[in-house]
Amino acid sequence: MFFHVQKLLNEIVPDEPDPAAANILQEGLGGQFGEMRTMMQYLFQSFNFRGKAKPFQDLLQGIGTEEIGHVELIATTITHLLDGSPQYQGNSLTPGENGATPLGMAPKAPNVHHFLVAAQGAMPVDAAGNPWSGSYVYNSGNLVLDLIYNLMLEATGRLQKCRLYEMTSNKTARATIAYLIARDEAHERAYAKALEVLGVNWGKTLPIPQIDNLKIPEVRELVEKGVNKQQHHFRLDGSQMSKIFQGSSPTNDGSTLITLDQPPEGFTIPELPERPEEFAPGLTPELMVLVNEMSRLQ
Ligand code: MN3
Repeated sequence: MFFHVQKLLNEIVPDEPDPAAANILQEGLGGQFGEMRTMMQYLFQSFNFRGKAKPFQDLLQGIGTEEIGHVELIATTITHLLDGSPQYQGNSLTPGENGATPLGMAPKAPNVHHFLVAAQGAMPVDAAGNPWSGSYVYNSGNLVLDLIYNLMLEATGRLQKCRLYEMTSNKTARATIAYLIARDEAHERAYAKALEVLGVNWGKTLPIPQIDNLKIPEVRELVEKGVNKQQHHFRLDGSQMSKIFQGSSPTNDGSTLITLDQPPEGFTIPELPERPEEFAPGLTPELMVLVNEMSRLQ
């Protein structure tokens, strides 16, 4: 079973709304190499795990559980990039009054569904609007094959996020992209280390691709805090992940892998305002009376 803490793994850094940045980030959420895929792939691999090699199951489960938080982080980021982008400044304007078109920009947005379907919110689709697909998930039942594919998934995810970073200067988008780059790096090390335990000698192959992430200032800051070399196990009842995620990094850069017993502290989730032009959340004064009565009871 899973428990939930109402916090985000990284901070939502404030900046202007930016529907174009929101749309490219959809690839990192619902694309073939996005966070929904990593979450589902590692969780299914851990649900279906056979045999007694428990530390490997714990590794898959720990990273898979973290990926739930990555889905939460990138979806929240997309919503904050979309929120307020029609430049609607509060309640003074009644949607449609005197021919007003508060959502007049939506038809020209990269994905009109962000406004038409999702009320300025994230969707489980990629940057081209294709719905996320369960057929992306790879779980062969062969542990070595699954680990190889997971390494490829993390490496491709990081490659695409480095491209995303080059596509936008929006600070809200870049902060999340940088955090996910640093964590992809940690997960690439984790799967490479697991394969190393099983006899693979990486030589000079890693990291794949050999992009110097230290040139990205937001990533450098995270790397200096060790974010790319640490892994929490997300278990309340003990984990054997540290049997794999420890010792020298398979990237052969002199760094050491550390499994953390303490969960991350997390960051406050910024509250989203009501959006009258989307009729969201659509609670009338009469319904708000009921909401307030319920709140008083607690
Ligand atoms: Mn991830």
